[in-house]
Amino acid sequence: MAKPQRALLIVDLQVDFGDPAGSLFVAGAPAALPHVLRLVERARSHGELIVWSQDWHPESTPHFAPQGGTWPVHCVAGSPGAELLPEAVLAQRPGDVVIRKGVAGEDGYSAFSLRNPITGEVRSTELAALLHSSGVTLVTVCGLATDWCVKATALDALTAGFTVEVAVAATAGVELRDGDTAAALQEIESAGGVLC
Ligand code: VGL
Ligand code: ZN
Repeated sequence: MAKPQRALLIVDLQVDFGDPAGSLFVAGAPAALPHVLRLVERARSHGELIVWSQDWHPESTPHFAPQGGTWPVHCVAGSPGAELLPEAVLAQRPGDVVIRKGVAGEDGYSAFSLRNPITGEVRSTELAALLHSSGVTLVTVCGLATDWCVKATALDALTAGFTVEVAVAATAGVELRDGDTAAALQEIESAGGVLC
């Protein structure tokens, strides 16, 4: 068997989630950041494909509390809060892939699929096709947040047929409810993902 071709998927390492002043700050993000940066270095040194996802919402979307959704306004397209964390920007290189999700008002939890919050319609982003066409068979997922976008991305990657590893120390959860993060990791593992 050929060696599996790996890609590193870094989910939503953005100011609104990762900076204590961000509108949807994830408490464990600062601790996860150095682990993510180490994974980036490792992937870089092995010449692996690196994918950065960004939550990229319109100003008004059913995803946000003022429009009846769950979340405070965050990661509005083009706003400072939607930028990747400065450490992530420094770690980016030309040739890395950037996937922006939620652009048309979808929830966009997964980097692989978009869900219309009103109709429930789900459609794919370009990511699975891009990874398949690059020969990728194994994806390592890290970033924010474990219980939402990391979980949705990892589960979709499994459904799309990839071998999936989640680098737990390089993730952090929102914990809307206590235990959400542990439950998400459990769900990923039950679906066939490997926690590492
Ligand atoms: C996320 C909540 C809302 C995430 C995105 O990146 O996990 N969580 N939008
Ligand atoms: Zn969002």
